[in-house]
Amino acid sequence: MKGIQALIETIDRSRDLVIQAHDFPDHDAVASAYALSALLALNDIPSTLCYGGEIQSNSLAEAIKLLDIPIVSMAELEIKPDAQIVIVDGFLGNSNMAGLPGEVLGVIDHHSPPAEPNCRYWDIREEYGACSTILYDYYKTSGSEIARPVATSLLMGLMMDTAFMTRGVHPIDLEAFAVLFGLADWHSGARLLKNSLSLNDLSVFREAINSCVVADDFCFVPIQKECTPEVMALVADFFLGLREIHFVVVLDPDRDQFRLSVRSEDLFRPCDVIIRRALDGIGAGGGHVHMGGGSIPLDLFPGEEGLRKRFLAAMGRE
Ligand SMILES: [Mn+2]
Repeated sequence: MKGIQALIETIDRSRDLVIQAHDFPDHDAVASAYALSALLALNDIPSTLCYGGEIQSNSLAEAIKLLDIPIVSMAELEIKPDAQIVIVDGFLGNSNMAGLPGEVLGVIDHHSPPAEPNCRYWDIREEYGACSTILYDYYKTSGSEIARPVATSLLMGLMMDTAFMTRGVHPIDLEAFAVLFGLADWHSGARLLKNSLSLNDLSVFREAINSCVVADDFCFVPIQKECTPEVMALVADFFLGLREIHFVVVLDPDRDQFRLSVRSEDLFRPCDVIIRRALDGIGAGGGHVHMGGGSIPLDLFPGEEGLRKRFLAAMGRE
């Protein structure tokens, strides 16, 4: 059984409830966590919101401030050993999901899971463009009113994950857009989303343009300069916008590992499948058809050219 009512019935009201967004969260993860906690609050179930890592996106940090979203880093929380955890927009066991004390009660996600979830409640809708749309559906099916800041947050999550309705869009994403648009402060939301880059990021783009290696429609973009996942994603989107390019891998060092941001315009080369194939034995990753990511520990890194060849092989081009 799926849906908000089923989740509510699973929750033990005598124990703390923590809603966890994935590490280094994005708009969709924070919006989903926020909307879920607001919906549970309407049902007299209090919860605490958190994420692993830190907020690296300036536009997300501004959105959290603007909408007064009560989410904090897990490092700032004291989580009881008997707490119940609900994970949104991610999957426990993925490299981007920190383990918390307590019991994982539920998973709400729109990524293809590496395995069937082993928890009491899960709702995974891979066909949806955003996790925010699942939360929209929870409000709809329970007949609950969506407060303006919640609507604004969900609309930002939806627009970010679908690249403004150009990527992985399901009809219910359009329905969510139409309804949320009427309820949200989209003027502020759009301003924040459309200003996520700064002049400081130009050097990353400059380096990316100089370093990219193109083979047919595959563009491999190694960057040396450390940057945020958000800027990496925007670099990947930029290269995917080139008419000749249909598959993009952006590589960036991050302290003790390398991070990857991957984009595909080809249904026959889904990001999640190609990433898992290319990183088999050296790293972890996943995502959707159109977008994905992963990481490789420094000691297993096969070198830039080694990694590029692994992706070529994963696409059947050796
Ligand atoms: Mn998402």
